[in-house]
Amino acid sequence: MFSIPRPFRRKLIVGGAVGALALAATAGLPSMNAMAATGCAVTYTTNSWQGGFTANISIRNLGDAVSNWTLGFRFPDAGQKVTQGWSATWQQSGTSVTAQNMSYNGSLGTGASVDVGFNGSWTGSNPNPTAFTLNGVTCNGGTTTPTTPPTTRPPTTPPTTTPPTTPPTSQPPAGSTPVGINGQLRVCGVNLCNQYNKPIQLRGMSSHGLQWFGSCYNDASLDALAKDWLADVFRISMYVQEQGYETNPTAFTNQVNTLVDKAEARGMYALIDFHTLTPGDPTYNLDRAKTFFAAVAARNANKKNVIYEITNEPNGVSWSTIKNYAEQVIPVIRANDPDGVVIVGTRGWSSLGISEGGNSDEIVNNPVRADNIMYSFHFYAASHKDNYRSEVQRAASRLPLFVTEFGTVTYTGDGGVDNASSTAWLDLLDRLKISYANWTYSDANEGSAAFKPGTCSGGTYTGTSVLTDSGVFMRNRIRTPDNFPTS
Ligand code: IDC
Repeated sequence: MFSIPRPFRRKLIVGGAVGALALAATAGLPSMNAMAATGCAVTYTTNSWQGGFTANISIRNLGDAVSNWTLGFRFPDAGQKVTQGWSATWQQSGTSVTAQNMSYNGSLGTGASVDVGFNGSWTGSNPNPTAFTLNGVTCNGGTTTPTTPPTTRPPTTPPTTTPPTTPPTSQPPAGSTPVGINGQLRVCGVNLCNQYNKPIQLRGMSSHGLQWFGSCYNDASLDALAKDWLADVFRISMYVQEQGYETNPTAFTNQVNTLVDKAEARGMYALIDFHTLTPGDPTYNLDRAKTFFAAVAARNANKKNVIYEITNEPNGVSWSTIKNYAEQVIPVIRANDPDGVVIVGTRGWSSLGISEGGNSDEIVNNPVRADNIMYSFHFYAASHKDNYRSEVQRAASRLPLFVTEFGTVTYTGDGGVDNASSTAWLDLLDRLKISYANWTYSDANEGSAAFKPGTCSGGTYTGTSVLTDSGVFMRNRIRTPDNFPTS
């Protein structure tokens, strides 16, 4: 069973302490490196509990700009291990750890910072790491400018310490919308993190099939979603079959892009759902997925509000088939939009395998080989209860999860709201900071729809008089204040 860690927070600022300065002779410095000023400061923040810990490290370059960097440090105790790192390529040998930049965060100007982090395990004592270096230079909070070629030893006179000349890279939130505050998202450990590298939870609604309910998604309804419901995310469900994408790829691609823009204009994240359902084998739609995602990723590459969900609910296929699909589609997205978060569907209608007799171990033991990805979990509260909840709780400490679709009703999409189970589910997701989108923001004649039938032809979407029981329940949950840390 999962036990809730009793975290404690520690912050260690490395800087100003006396430390030996060495010169980086090679790695990562510009060609003028012989004369480059070097220096760095590190802030190490950790949360730990019995046997485990999470560490966030902010590295500040106080020297000349570099185009590649390697962070180094040492654990005083061989019992500490990096188990999963992010925003860098991590390696550990004995007590020594290095983190090398990814392609997107290698360049670090003077005064600029980069945030990386990792999950770790520990036995014995639980000491802080020491001896932080950036490109081989000890991070003591100061800078030094070599006057001799780097093949010689460090200067014998104490370095002159100068304060950083440029302001920190983090800026105050631009506006008060979810995208304005959180900016470009990325996966950090098992969480979805904002531009300040802080875990956040997004809460919002899923469209119904665009081929049937396209008229429900317009300026008025999306205004209501952003300003009356205070939603953070809008899932754009583009069915592939059932008169969907396959019948007119260009029109559906354009419709998705238009809705991405409408979400962006209202400061909401847009989750682009390639809504495969029947057939359950995503490979059936592999070529369509490549074509579709190449187009939407290229077109929306510069936006901060786009998240990609590459297959809705694989079913009747093995995890390795899904993984294989993901490893072919993700590179197409990355080639066009390198920093977008990608969500991968899971076995058994995105149940982490549970609905087909499995569990999340199959993913933990054989994860998709890509960075910055999450795995989807779907549930319908009146059908899926304690055994599903306990597996989600267990999986959440090991895999980044996003509930891209769930219903308050049964898995048929119809029936009454199960208040007790829906509340238990959303309380769990809130506690674990797992993001979610509810099925559906539509006026379909079924219990899962938020609006009463006929609402979308009426044009009024605000308030509760247009809502079903499920709509009232979801609006109440989504309207509660967000927790979006900015520091
Ligand atoms: C349902 C719709 C329903 C539609 C049916 C077939 O609510 O109107 O006729 O799809 O397309 C899912 C799927 C989602 C289902 C939903 C409810 O992702 O497409 O929508 N559901 O059955 N997985 C579990 C439940």
